[in-house]
Amino acid sequence: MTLSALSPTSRRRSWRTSLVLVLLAPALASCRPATPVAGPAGPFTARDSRGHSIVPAPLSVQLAGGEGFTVDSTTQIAIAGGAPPEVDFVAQQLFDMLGLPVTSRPRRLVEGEMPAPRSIALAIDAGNSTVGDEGYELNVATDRVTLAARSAAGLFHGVQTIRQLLPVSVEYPAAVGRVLRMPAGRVVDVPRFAWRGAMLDVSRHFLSADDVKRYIDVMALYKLNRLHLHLSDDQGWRIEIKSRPNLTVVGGSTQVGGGPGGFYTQAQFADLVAYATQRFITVVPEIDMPGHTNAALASYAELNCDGVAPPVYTGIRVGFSTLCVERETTYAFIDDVVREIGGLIPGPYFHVGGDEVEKLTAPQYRRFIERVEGIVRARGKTMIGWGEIAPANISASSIVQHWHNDSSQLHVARGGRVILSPAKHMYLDMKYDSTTMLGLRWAGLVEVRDAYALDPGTYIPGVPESAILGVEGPLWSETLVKRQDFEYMAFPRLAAVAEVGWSAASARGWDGFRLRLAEHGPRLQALGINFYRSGQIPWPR
Ligand code: TNX
Repeated sequence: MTLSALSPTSRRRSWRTSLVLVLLAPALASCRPATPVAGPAGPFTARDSRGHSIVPAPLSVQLAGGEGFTVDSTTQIAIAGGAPPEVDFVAQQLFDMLGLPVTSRPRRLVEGEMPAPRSIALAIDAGNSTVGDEGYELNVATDRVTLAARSAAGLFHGVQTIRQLLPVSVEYPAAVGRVLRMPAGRVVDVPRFAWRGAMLDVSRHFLSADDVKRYIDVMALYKLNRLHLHLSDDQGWRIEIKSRPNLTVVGGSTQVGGGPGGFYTQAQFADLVAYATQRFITVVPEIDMPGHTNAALASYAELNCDGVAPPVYTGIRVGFSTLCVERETTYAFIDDVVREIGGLIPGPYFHVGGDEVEKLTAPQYRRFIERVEGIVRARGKTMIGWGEIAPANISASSIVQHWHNDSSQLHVARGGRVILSPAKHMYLDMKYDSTTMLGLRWAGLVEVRDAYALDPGTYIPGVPESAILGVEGPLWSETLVKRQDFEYMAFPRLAAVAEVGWSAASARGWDGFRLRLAEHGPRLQALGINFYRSGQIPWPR
């Protein structure tokens, strides 16, 4: 298509706007209901009634049938001019994913230049009002693919959709003779919630930075955008604090069951944060306090009211530890920790835990949380805490994470926002069924369907959807030792968490989800993920 194909009005617009319009021309057609596709238009063996297996379900998918777009050595990746530098990185990831030859390297178009035939073109369209900060519009035709978004994050999410429209062989980059063909059509997509999180408990059992990166890789596939790292608990302190070296020397030295523990140096942590950032995932560090602090108490005697450091702890009881909230040394300690960790993250959040404190009076606990909120704010971060913090007199701009029988509603009443992690739906450490060897079952058994069943808009009585920031799936690791254990509990439930957080209520439904998810079995297998073969999902054989 050339510029002459445009109307006189649009020709008067700037060349950049014109390019976006050209790229989006098919998308400007009216939004028809999705048509089921028959026949081999796509690579799918299992599909929902709309003919695709994209997870999380996009807002609107229209597949056209016919030939589709084939990626081959003549495919070019083009970036419309004026895109911010992050778009180059998104284009590079697309290039790597497709295994294209060097002649197909992403190239920025010069002013007035149109993408060549057989291109995949990426464009920033800052004026697009339908796709929000993180959504995208994707048009696939036989002779070109166009992906447009308001932000690099939106383009990144669109690339994940391209990935899922391609056959599973896209996950085998060295495979010989693979055919990468995607169906023609149009996807318009925008997330329902801004917060789509996953939490890893790296304290009870330590997980190496490389293993966390693998987790991030799969989070990206499912358009999750927050990685909450539970970096301290009774059993282990997992991040270097330069002003408090004993935290890792003593507190990082063990784990549940008495194994070797471990910790991230600040350099490793910064590298992890950069890796997540390149995938548009914000790292949310958590230092749990005032309870769940035995590892810190064992490292520094001054944090204990009796001035005596307890031994390190390797069991799985909760509720027995607390920082000495009446001592100033405690607040100087917290300030050091928040300052050092805060300096390692570009993200605005700092999670202070606050759960399961049995050793303080309610007023002592509330005063502690209020004071810690001041420290976090003074260090330029937004405080997040588990539901127990809601009764404290905290700012509406702080965030409460609901998990179980807590009073998160109090925070909504003051105008604050809540992240939903209700244990009976979102706790990825709950057993799937009575035969699951790993995990716990205090909140019940959580099969894939139970995870999927959460409706964030109606979950807490009286709390409207506008007060829900989003959802998060926590993975506690009392019973999980190695990477494969973590993966087995997280997958495929984390895909359900992602769909609950991303997909519009109108696009969701268990019957469609289980069919689409089935297609992800071979994909997760290709990625080397040890996932649970739930009997609720019709996995292809
Ligand atoms: C509750 S959830 C906890 C964790 C445990 C988890 C086990 C929360 C804020 N606290 O300390 O690891 O249950 O499922």
